[in-house]
Amino acid sequence: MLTNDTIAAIAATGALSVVRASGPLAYTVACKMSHSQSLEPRFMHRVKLFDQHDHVFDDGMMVFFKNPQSFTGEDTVEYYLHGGKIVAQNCMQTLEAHGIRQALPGEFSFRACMHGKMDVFQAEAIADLIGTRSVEGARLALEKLSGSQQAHLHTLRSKLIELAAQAEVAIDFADQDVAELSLGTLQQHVRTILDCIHTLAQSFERGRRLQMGCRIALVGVPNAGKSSFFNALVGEKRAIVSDEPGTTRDSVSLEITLGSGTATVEDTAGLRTSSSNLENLGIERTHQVIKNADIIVLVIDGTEHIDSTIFDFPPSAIAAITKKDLQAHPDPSVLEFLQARHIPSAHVSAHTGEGIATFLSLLQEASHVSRGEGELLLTRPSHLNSAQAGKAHLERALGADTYDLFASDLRQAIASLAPLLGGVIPDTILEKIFSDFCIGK
Ligand SMILES: Nc1nc2c(ncn2[C@@H]2O[C@H](COP(=O)(O)OP(=O)(O)OP(=O)(O)O)[C@@H](O)[C@H]2O)c(=O)[nH]1
Ligand SMILES: [Mg+2]
Repeated sequence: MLTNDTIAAIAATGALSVVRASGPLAYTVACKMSHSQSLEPRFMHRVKLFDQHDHVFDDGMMVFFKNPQSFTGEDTVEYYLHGGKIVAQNCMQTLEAHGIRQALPGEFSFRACMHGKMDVFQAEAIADLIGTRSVEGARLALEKLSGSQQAHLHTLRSKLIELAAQAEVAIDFADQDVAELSLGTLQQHVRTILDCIHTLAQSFERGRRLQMGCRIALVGVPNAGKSSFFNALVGEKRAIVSDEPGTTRDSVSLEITLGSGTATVEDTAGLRTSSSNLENLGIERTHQVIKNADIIVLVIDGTEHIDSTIFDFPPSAIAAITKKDLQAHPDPSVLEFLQARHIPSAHVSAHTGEGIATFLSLLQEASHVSRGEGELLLTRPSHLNSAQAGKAHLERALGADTYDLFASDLRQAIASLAPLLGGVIPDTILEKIFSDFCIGK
């Protein structure tokens, strides 16, 4: 990414559109577009905006942020326009006609980092805040943004740097017996840090659930009532329902509100041995969905004897026993099956809605993510990768039998952990991090 030209992007479209521009041309172009002699910084200007042919394209608002007091640290102008795509597109076209280019995803945040307005970890926290699917995820992102969680990470990095430096000193004093520099002592300190990195890596599953929401798969035999139940849960007739077994071939997913967050519910093809290639493709897909799910909901027809042979996958969190309107008490084989496996269940009817509230409270309990006060959870795959790569180097350092090897492993660990603990991040990784951000951020 270049950092010396001027960039612009549509940052929001809705009832209002927001376009932002940042860089050396931002101010002069804003003056031209608004026919203004000058613009007072940090003041909301009501202006008519003119395109490159001098035609008014909107009557809107504009704020100029003079560098370095802006999000990016550069001259920045934000345009608050009437909503709708056309007005925002007109604004972008005019900016481009004046020599400003369309920003790449995450480029504003990238510039903010380059100009020392925030570090990469905080920029990622903003992206998390924008994308989070739960209230607790937003709280976590705000804690990361405030910097309160980085003290711990920076301490880990400082300790690693200190240990690497001590190992290098020890190389020079290899012929003298200095107890505090013994390889064993240094390795003990590494073990403590390794434990912290391990705990961080393990926090990813909870962090991902907070950030992305839970993935819930509805699974069962054909005709169990999965699609009907799915429609009842999402509140619309999205999945096709019929009394013909094997109706659902392709999985359908939708988001639902669950507690103070959202979750993705997926309807799947019924599991059975089938001679139809098409149905088998759907069944293969069901197994894939099961593999990726956080919670598997067994959907079992309460009016029939259970065929437990198909439930050959990881333990399920909860079950929905369907068709309560047809039979007030589930078939005893169903209850026996669930009790033996300690699977909590709700007896529901997709037709009358009975039992769905009970099911939702079970689901909410099963999907709850606990987080200690101020606890840091990893939410980004890039942070998990960094932790895992760092862990591998630290584990090698524990097995090193010379100071040289130990110091070299530590240096590699420090480099791998940079996206998480801070430090110099290679350009290729930086570009990957920011390319995952949305445009205009
Ligand atoms: N009375 C009653 N019938 C239901 C209920 N849920 C589903 N059914 C009926 O059961 C049949 C199968 O329902 P689906 O929702 O298509 O079942 P499915 O599990 O998605 O089936 P496949 O897609 O074939 O795997 C349909 O005739 C539904 O109307 C219910 O709660 N009450
Ligand atoms: Mg179905």
